Amino acid sequence: MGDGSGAAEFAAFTRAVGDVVGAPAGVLHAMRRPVEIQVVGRAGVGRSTLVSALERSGFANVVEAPAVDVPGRTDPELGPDVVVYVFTGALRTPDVRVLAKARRGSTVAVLAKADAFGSREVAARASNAAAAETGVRTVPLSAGRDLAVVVDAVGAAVQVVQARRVREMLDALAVTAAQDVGGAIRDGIEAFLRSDPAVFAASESAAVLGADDRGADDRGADEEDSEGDRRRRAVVERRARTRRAVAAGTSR
Ligand SMILES: Nc1nc2c(ncn2[C@@H]2O[C@H](COP(=O)(O)OP(=O)(O)O)[C@@H](O)[C@H]2O)c(=O)[nH]1
Ligand SMILES: [Mg+2]
Repeated sequence: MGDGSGAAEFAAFTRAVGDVVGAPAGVLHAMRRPVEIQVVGRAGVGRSTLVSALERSGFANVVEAPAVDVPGRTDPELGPDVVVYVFTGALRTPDVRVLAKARRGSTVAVLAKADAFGSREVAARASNAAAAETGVRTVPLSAGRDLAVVVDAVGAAVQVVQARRVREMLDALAVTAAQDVGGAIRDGIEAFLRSDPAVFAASESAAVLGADDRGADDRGADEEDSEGDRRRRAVVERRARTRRAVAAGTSR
């Protein structure tokens, strides 16, 4: 069950929820959009180089944003999905300004051209200093080196976006069901919520978002861990474990 990235659970959930009467079309549409990976930073920092490297590593929908901090032009809008923020040397004011708007769980900062530091230790220290300053996960990258760490970080950010989409759909279904008291739509939604694709995806989503999804702004406020959230997550995870055990037992 699953490859550890949550991709299989997410795909199964997305397929299954398409058949649920009452699943809002807008949320369905948003859920089916490919996760975009937007590579952002000042001109010359290494955005194009990183876009190519991510594509070679198997990521799709990698997009280079217009440069940040261009005189006479406003900074690019950050997309709703994954943001990879590239900088070199040390963070400058424009970098910090843009990073402050990025959602934490789905943003990765990349200290590019780390080879220019001369030593890996110095590069790692600069990268850690940037993470401490912004609260954004930051990893160093040198030409032809350290790419695996960047790939892992970007993969984790993709997972966060998928988990948010699952949560958004579950919230929307809960609202629809509540408005259809005792009706057939509510029964259908409740049956879906008890199905394997829904339970596995909810469990995956709760685990991912519980660990790592603090927003930079007030979008983060509803993502704080309340006692209720923790209890709900524990129930969902227990149920998913049970089902996985049952599924493993019956598939042999
Ligand atoms: N030394 C070094 N140079 C790099 C690295 N990554 C990119 N560059 C060089 O930096 C320059 C700008 O890179 P580019 O990807 O075009 O930056 P962009 O303007 O942000 O798209 C190019 O000459 C790249 O070859 C790196 O990790 N180390
Ligand atoms: Mg470029």
